[in-house]
Amino acid sequence: MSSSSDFDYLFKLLLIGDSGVGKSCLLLRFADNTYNSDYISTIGVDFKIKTIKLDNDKIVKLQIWDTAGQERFRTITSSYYRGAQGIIIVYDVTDLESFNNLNNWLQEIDKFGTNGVTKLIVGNKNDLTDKKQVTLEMAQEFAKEKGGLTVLETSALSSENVEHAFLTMANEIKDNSDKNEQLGDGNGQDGNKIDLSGGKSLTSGGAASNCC
Ligand SMILES: Nc1nc2c(ncn2[C@@H]2O[C@H](COP(=O)(O)OP(=O)(O)OP(=O)(O)O)[C@@H](O)[C@H]2O)c(=O)[nH]1
Ligand SMILES: [Mg+2]
Repeated sequence: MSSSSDFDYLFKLLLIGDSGVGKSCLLLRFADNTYNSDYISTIGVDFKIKTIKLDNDKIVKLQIWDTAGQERFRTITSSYYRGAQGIIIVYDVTDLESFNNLNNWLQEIDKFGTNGVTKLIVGNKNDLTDKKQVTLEMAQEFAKEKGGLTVLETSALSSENVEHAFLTMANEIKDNSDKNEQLGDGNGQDGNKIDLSGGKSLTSGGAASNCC
Protein backbone atom coordinates (compact mmCIF):
# COMPACT_ATOMS: atom_id res chain seq x y z
CA MET A 1 0.00 0.00 0.00
CA SER A 2 1.38 3.39 -0.84
CA SER A 3 -0.19 6.66 0.10
CA SER A 4 0.32 9.89 -1.82
CA SER A 5 3.15 11.01 0.47
CA ASP A 6 5.40 8.03 0.96
CA PHE A 7 8.12 9.06 -1.49
CA ASP A 8 9.44 12.20 -3.16
CA TYR A 9 10.87 10.62 -6.31
CA LEU A 10 10.59 7.42 -8.26
CA PHE A 11 13.81 6.33 -10.01
CA LYS A 12 14.00 3.41 -12.37
CA LEU A 13 17.35 1.62 -12.38
CA LEU A 14 18.65 -1.13 -14.62
CA LEU A 15 21.33 -3.72 -13.88
CA ILE A 16 23.26 -4.99 -16.91
CA GLY A 17 26.46 -6.95 -17.51
CA ASP A 18 27.67 -10.42 -18.48
CA SER A 19 25.91 -13.51 -17.22
CA GLY A 20 27.19 -14.70 -13.85
CA VAL A 21 28.84 -11.45 -12.67
CA GLY A 22 26.40 -11.25 -9.76
CA LYS A 23 23.69 -8.76 -10.78
CA SER A 24 20.85 -10.72 -9.17
CA CYS A 25 22.88 -11.33 -6.01
CA LEU A 26 23.64 -7.61 -5.72
CA LEU A 27 19.96 -6.80 -5.99
CA LEU A 28 19.01 -9.52 -3.50
CA ARG A 29 21.62 -8.20 -1.05
CA PHE A 30 20.47 -4.61 -1.46
CA ALA A 31 16.70 -5.19 -1.42
CA ASP A 32 16.38 -8.13 0.99
CA ASN A 33 19.80 -8.30 2.67
CA THR A 34 20.14 -11.96 1.76
CA TYR A 35 22.57 -14.01 -0.29
CA ASN A 36 22.26 -17.32 -2.10
CA SER A 37 25.33 -19.05 -3.51
CA ASP A 38 23.25 -21.26 -5.85
CA TYR A 39 23.42 -19.85 -9.33
CA ILE A 40 19.98 -19.36 -10.88
CA SER A 41 20.53 -17.49 -14.13
CA THR A 42 17.91 -14.81 -14.71
CA ILE A 43 15.32 -15.46 -17.40
CA GLY A 44 14.51 -12.20 -19.19
CA VAL A 45 14.02 -9.56 -16.50
CA ASP A 46 13.09 -9.36 -12.83
CA PHE A 47 12.55 -6.38 -10.58
CA LYS A 48 12.57 -5.37 -6.96
CA ILE A 49 11.62 -2.20 -5.16
CA LYS A 50 13.43 -0.48 -2.32
CA THR A 51 12.91 2.89 -0.71
CA ILE A 52 15.94 4.91 0.33
CA LYS A 53 16.85 8.37 1.56
CA LEU A 54 19.04 10.70 -0.52
CA ASP A 55 21.80 12.93 0.87
CA ASN A 56 19.28 15.80 0.79
CA ASP A 57 16.88 13.73 2.95
CA LYS A 58 14.39 13.22 0.12
CA ILE A 59 12.76 9.80 -0.02
CA VAL A 60 13.27 7.86 -3.24
CA LYS A 61 11.49 4.76 -4.34
CA LEU A 62 13.90 2.73 -6.46
CA GLN A 63 12.38 0.38 -8.99
CA ILE A 64 15.32 -1.82 -9.94
CA TRP A 65 15.22 -3.99 -13.05
CA ASP A 66 17.58 -6.94 -13.10
CA THR A 67 18.30 -8.18 -16.62
CA ALA A 68 19.55 -11.53 -17.88
CA GLY A 69 23.15 -11.36 -19.05
CA GLN A 70 22.71 -14.23 -21.49
CA GLU A 71 22.85 -13.26 -25.13
CA ARG A 72 19.61 -15.05 -26.00
CA PHE A 73 17.60 -12.56 -23.90
CA ARG A 74 19.19 -9.47 -25.45
CA THR A 75 16.09 -8.45 -27.45
CA ILE A 76 13.88 -8.48 -24.35
CA THR A 77 16.39 -6.86 -22.03
CA SER A 78 17.30 -4.05 -24.44
CA SER A 79 13.68 -2.91 -24.44
CA TYR A 80 14.07 -1.97 -20.75
CA TYR A 81 16.90 0.55 -21.29
CA ARG A 82 14.65 3.34 -22.52
CA GLY A 83 12.73 3.85 -19.28
CA ALA A 84 15.74 3.83 -16.94
CA GLN A 85 17.16 6.96 -15.33
CA GLY A 86 20.19 5.03 -14.11
CA ILE A 87 22.07 2.02 -15.47
CA ILE A 88 24.51 -0.01 -13.35
CA ILE A 89 26.98 -1.95 -15.49
CA VAL A 90 28.40 -4.88 -13.53
CA TYR A 91 31.57 -6.87 -14.18
CA ASP A 92 33.22 -9.60 -12.12
CA VAL A 93 36.64 -8.61 -10.71
CA THR A 94 37.76 -12.26 -11.11
CA ASP A 95 36.73 -12.42 -14.77
CA LEU A 96 38.75 -10.29 -17.19
CA GLU A 97 36.39 -11.05 -20.06
CA SER A 98 33.44 -9.54 -18.18
CA PHE A 99 35.54 -6.38 -17.73
CA ASN A 100 36.57 -6.30 -21.41
CA ASN A 101 32.91 -6.62 -22.34
CA LEU A 102 32.07 -3.34 -20.57
CA ASN A 103 32.67 -1.62 -23.90
CA ASN A 104 29.93 -3.70 -25.51
CA TRP A 105 27.53 -2.91 -22.68
CA LEU A 106 28.24 0.82 -23.01
CA GLN A 107 27.49 0.51 -26.73
CA GLU A 108 24.17 -1.12 -25.88
CA ILE A 109 23.37 1.86 -23.65
CA ASP A 110 24.23 4.25 -26.50
CA LYS A 111 21.94 2.29 -28.78
CA PHE A 112 18.97 1.68 -26.52
CA GLY A 113 19.26 4.04 -23.52
CA THR A 114 18.01 7.56 -23.06
CA ASN A 115 20.46 10.37 -23.85
CA GLY A 116 22.37 11.42 -20.75
CA VAL A 117 21.28 8.43 -18.65
CA THR A 118 23.32 8.18 -15.43
CA LYS A 119 25.83 5.31 -15.54
CA LEU A 120 27.77 3.55 -12.79
CA ILE A 121 30.37 0.79 -13.18
CA VAL A 122 30.45 -1.88 -10.49
CA GLY A 123 33.13 -4.59 -10.09
CA ASN A 124 31.51 -7.38 -8.07
CA LYS A 125 32.91 -10.44 -6.19
CA ASN A 126 35.56 -8.30 -4.54
CA ASP A 127 35.68 -10.80 -1.66
CA LEU A 128 37.57 -13.23 -3.94
CA THR A 129 40.90 -11.46 -3.43
CA ASP A 130 43.03 -14.46 -4.49
CA LYS A 131 41.27 -14.72 -7.84
CA LYS A 132 41.16 -11.03 -8.64
CA GLN A 133 42.09 -10.24 -12.26
CA VAL A 134 40.84 -6.69 -12.63
CA THR A 135 42.35 -4.09 -10.32
CA LEU A 136 40.54 -0.97 -9.21
CA GLU A 137 43.19 1.07 -11.07
CA MET A 138 42.39 -0.70 -14.36
CA ALA A 139 38.69 -0.05 -13.88
CA GLN A 140 39.24 3.59 -12.92
CA GLU A 141 41.43 4.14 -15.99
CA PHE A 142 38.69 2.69 -18.19
CA ALA A 143 35.99 4.76 -16.48
CA LYS A 144 38.04 7.92 -16.98
CA GLU A 145 38.34 7.21 -20.70
CA LYS A 146 34.58 6.81 -20.87
CA GLY A 147 33.91 10.33 -19.66
CA GLY A 148 34.63 10.13 -15.95
CA LEU A 149 32.20 7.46 -14.80
CA THR A 150 32.24 6.36 -11.18
CA VAL A 151 33.57 2.86 -10.39
CA LEU A 152 32.88 0.91 -7.21
CA GLU A 153 34.01 -2.53 -6.16
CA THR A 154 31.39 -4.58 -4.34
CA SER A 155 30.70 -7.96 -2.87
CA ALA A 156 27.17 -9.30 -2.74
CA LEU A 157 28.55 -12.05 -0.50
CA SER A 158 30.11 -9.82 2.17
CA SER A 159 27.81 -6.82 1.49
CA GLU A 160 30.86 -4.58 0.84
CA ASN A 161 29.78 -1.35 -0.88
CA VAL A 162 26.44 -2.78 -2.05
CA GLU A 163 24.22 -0.20 -0.40
CA HIS A 164 26.79 2.47 -1.19
CA ALA A 165 26.60 1.63 -4.92
CA PHE A 166 22.83 2.04 -5.12
CA LEU A 167 22.87 5.19 -2.99
CA THR A 168 25.65 6.65 -5.16
CA MET A 169 23.58 5.95 -8.26
CA ALA A 170 20.44 7.54 -6.78
CA ASN A 171 22.31 10.66 -5.66
CA GLU A 172 24.01 10.98 -9.08
CA ILE A 173 20.63 10.76 -10.83
CA LYS A 174 19.31 13.56 -8.64
CA ASP A 175 22.45 15.69 -9.22
CA ASN A 176 22.28 15.15 -12.99
CA SER A 177 18.61 16.02 -13.04
CA ASP A 178 19.30 19.25 -11.13
CA LYS A 179 22.06 20.12 -13.63
CA ASN A 180 19.78 19.48 -16.59
CA GLU A 181 17.11 21.66 -15.07
CA GLN A 182 19.58 24.49 -14.61
CA LEU A 183 20.65 24.13 -18.25
CA GLY A 184 17.00 24.16 -19.30
CA ASP A 185 17.61 20.88 -21.07
CA GLY A 186 14.89 20.74 -23.69
CA ASN A 187 16.15 17.85 -25.76
CA GLY A 188 12.73 16.23 -25.88
CA GLN A 189 13.98 12.99 -24.35
CA ASP A 190 11.21 12.54 -21.88
CA GLY A 191 12.39 9.07 -20.89
CA ASN A 192 15.03 10.66 -18.72
CA LYS A 193 12.70 12.92 -16.78
CA ILE A 194 12.52 12.23 -13.10
CA ASP A 195 9.12 11.48 -11.69
CA LEU A 196 8.62 14.31 -9.23
CA SER A 197 4.97 13.61 -8.65
CA GLY A 198 5.79 11.96 -5.37
CA GLY A 199 2.39 10.44 -5.02
CA LYS A 200 1.95 7.88 -7.75
CA SER A 201 1.89 4.32 -6.63
CA LEU A 202 3.61 1.83 -8.85
CA THR A 203 1.46 -0.36 -11.02
CA SER A 204 3.05 -3.62 -9.96
CA GLY A 205 4.28 -4.19 -6.47
CA GLY A 206 6.35 -6.70 -4.64
CA ALA A 207 9.45 -8.52 -5.56
CA ALA A 208 10.29 -10.81 -8.36
CA SER A 209 10.68 -14.43 -7.48
CA ASN A 210 13.50 -15.71 -9.63
CA CYS A 211 16.23 -13.59 -8.18
CA CYS A 212 19.75 -14.96 -7.74
N1 LIG B 1 32.22 -14.92 -4.16
C1 LIG B 1 31.17 -14.25 -4.66
N2 LIG B 1 30.30 -14.87 -5.48
C2 LIG B 1 29.27 -14.17 -5.96
C3 LIG B 1 29.06 -12.79 -5.63
N3 LIG B 1 27.95 -12.36 -6.26
C4 LIG B 1 27.47 -13.42 -6.95
N4 LIG B 1 28.24 -14.50 -6.77
C5 LIG B 1 28.02 -15.83 -7.36
O1 LIG B 1 28.03 -15.72 -8.77
C6 LIG B 1 27.03 -16.55 -9.35
C7 LIG B 1 26.17 -15.74 -10.29
O2 LIG B 1 25.46 -14.75 -9.59
P1 LIG B 1 24.13 -14.09 -10.19
O3 LIG B 1 23.79 -12.95 -9.31
O4 LIG B 1 23.08 -15.07 -10.41
O5 LIG B 1 24.67 -13.57 -11.62
P2 LIG B 1 23.89 -12.70 -12.71
O6 LIG B 1 24.80 -11.60 -13.12
O7 LIG B 1 22.57 -12.31 -12.19
O8 LIG B 1 23.74 -13.74 -13.90
P3 LIG B 1 22.60 -13.76 -15.06
O9 LIG B 1 21.28 -13.72 -14.39
O10 LIG B 1 22.83 -15.05 -15.80
O11 LIG B 1 22.86 -12.59 -15.95
C8 LIG B 1 26.26 -17.18 -8.18
O12 LIG B 1 26.68 -18.49 -8.03
C9 LIG B 1 26.62 -16.36 -6.99
O13 LIG B 1 26.60 -17.12 -5.84
C10 LIG B 1 30.00 -12.17 -4.75
O14 LIG B 1 29.94 -10.99 -4.42
N5 LIG B 1 31.04 -12.94 -4.31
MG1 LIG C 1 20.68 -12.76 -12.75
